[in-house]
Amino acid sequence: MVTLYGMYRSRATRNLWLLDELALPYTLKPVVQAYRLVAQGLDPQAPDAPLNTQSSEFLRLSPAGAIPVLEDAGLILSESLAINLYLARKAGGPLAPQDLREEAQMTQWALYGATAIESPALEIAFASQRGGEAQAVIEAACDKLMRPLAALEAHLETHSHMVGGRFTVADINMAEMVRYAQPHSPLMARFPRIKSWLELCQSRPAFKKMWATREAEPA
Ligand SMILES: N[C@@H](CCC(=O)N[C@@H](CS)C(=O)NCC(=O)O)C(=O)O
Repeated sequence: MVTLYGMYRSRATRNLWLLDELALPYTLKPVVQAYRLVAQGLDPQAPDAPLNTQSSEFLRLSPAGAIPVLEDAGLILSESLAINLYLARKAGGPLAPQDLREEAQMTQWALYGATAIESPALEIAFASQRGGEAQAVIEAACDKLMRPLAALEAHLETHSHMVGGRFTVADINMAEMVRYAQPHSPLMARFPRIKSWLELCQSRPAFKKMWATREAEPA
């Protein structure tokens, strides 16, 4: 059985969504972000601190001090998108690449999302929680997203899904990055194909289950 280290309120959501889609048995070991403990006035290094991203025990698994991390029969893997591509290939089936070409396309979209979309989208997610004074941050992030989201929109005008004409791990990876920009409805309204594809992805039972558990996790 694979072990995933992380929290629902982290990029582990994309792995937890996929694990459920694949019906792969797994253990989730809670590891909280050290900055969350600091924000609560707690010392991440205190002997009674919960396992966190700066715990020496966790840093042995992840020298970068970041969740999620996957452990599978001696393989230690970090980077949430790489974890998902590995899990899909391990399980096989329709969510996995069927051949080398699909694998290349899935890698291409994961890298494009990670380098062009995820960071400005995250800026929108964090700024949206802060209210009015963050408007300038949101506008700057929208500017950065215009070109990559236009590229994604153009892809979805001629393709029902990211790769292979069916729902795959590539949709989960991209949907979970675009989701960070979703609170900004004027931006989503400019990209109707992205909006409807994202809603379709999020209508899946495995997404809903993951999301309900995430919402129940303390912020
Ligand atoms: N590119 C990495 C990013 C991992 C990352 O930054 N994780 C955050 C939580 S979503 C974290 O663990 N931060 C810990 C900290 O800053 O203490 C991935 O996709 O896995």
